[in-house]
Amino acid sequence: MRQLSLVPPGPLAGFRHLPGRLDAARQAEILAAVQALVQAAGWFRPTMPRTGRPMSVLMCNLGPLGWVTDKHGYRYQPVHPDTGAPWPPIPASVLRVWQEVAGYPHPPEACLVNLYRSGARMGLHQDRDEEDLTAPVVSISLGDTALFRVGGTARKDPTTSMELRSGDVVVLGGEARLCFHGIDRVLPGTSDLVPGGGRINLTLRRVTRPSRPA
Ligand code: MD3
Ligand code: FE
Repeated sequence: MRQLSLVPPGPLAGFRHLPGRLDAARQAEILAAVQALVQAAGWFRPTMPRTGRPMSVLMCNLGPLGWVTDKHGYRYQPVHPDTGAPWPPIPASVLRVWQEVAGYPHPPEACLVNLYRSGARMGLHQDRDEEDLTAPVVSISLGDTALFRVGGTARKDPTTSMELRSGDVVVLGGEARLCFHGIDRVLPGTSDLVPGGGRINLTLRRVTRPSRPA
């Protein structure tokens, strides 16, 4: 059994890595549901604000709001940027993970689906496009192992690396919510869960402030 890593007080208080939190059956159930929905909706290729440079990751969203980026900037919107169709719903198998680990009484509104095929990566960044920064971010890793980097709340802060494996769940709450993080690379051939190879990451987020208490 791999150990839950305990992080001392500081910028990473609130960072919880839950290795192997999802068994093989739950990983397969989640992947099947997500793949069917994303297949129907279609992947989009995100591009960087201003420069329009394409990212190496392919994206789709599930839920009432989806995160998109293009030359106009980063934002949440209710429809797919290429088709204008509403995002498909977040499957029950995915909502269950949020309910089990988030410790937050309202459902997530956005499930960003990131697909890393060979060579894809994600540069160091903060997640700060949400109104409700008191809600945690919950991440589910499926498929090939990723080399993940996490630092502090300032870009210059020192970073540490760790591996995210298929079935791992990460909960980013408290001060960790605004930590810089990124994916340095994905290790090909480390899992056969994703058909065609690679890694799928689901990131669950609350976007708006709840209008009424739970
Ligand atoms: C949030 N995705 O989509 S998720 C992203 O594996 C993103 O695809 C990565 O970063 C991926 O925005 C990492 C896990 C994660 C880790 C640390 C965080 C999300 C975080 C720290 C603060 C906020
Ligand atoms: Fe992020």
